[in-house]
Amino acid sequence: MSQRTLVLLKPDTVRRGLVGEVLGRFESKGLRIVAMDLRTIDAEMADQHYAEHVEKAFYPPLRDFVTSGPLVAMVLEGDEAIEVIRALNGATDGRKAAPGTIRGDHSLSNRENLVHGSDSEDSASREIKLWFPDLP
Ligand code: IDP
Repeated sequence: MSQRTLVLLKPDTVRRGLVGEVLGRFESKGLRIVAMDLRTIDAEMADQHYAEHVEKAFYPPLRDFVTSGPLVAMVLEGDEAIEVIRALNGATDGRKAAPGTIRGDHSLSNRENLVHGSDSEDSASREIKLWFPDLP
């Protein structure tokens, strides 16, 4: 079943010059880029994107991090794209993520873990509307 999902290459990916490396993994897997944009978000946008986390203890530094510089937001499409991308990304904590995953190969942090991928069809649809409201 073809799905669309929202992916963020977070500010650490841009800062570390890993956009090509990470994007290449999605492209070589066969996922198609439907929309893509480099942008710097403000705290309000961070709060909307991470609505489910705003009350958590780890959120204030997470908000500082995701607003700290440009990130690349994109919509990717493909068969079972949501689950496929979550698997490519690896476990949330880069220290625990399996080698071979994006986080497992390139992140040593629970917060600065390079990528975001929507975790369900409902999240994907909410996040795509939030980031790309004009996408048909
Ligand atoms: P996910 O990005 O793997 O779906 P979530 O639990 O939805 O993980 O958390 C969203 C983001 O919040 C993570 O990608 C990470 O950047 C950050 N985060 C999650 N848990 C922690 C934590 O315990 N400490 C610091 N940052 C965290």
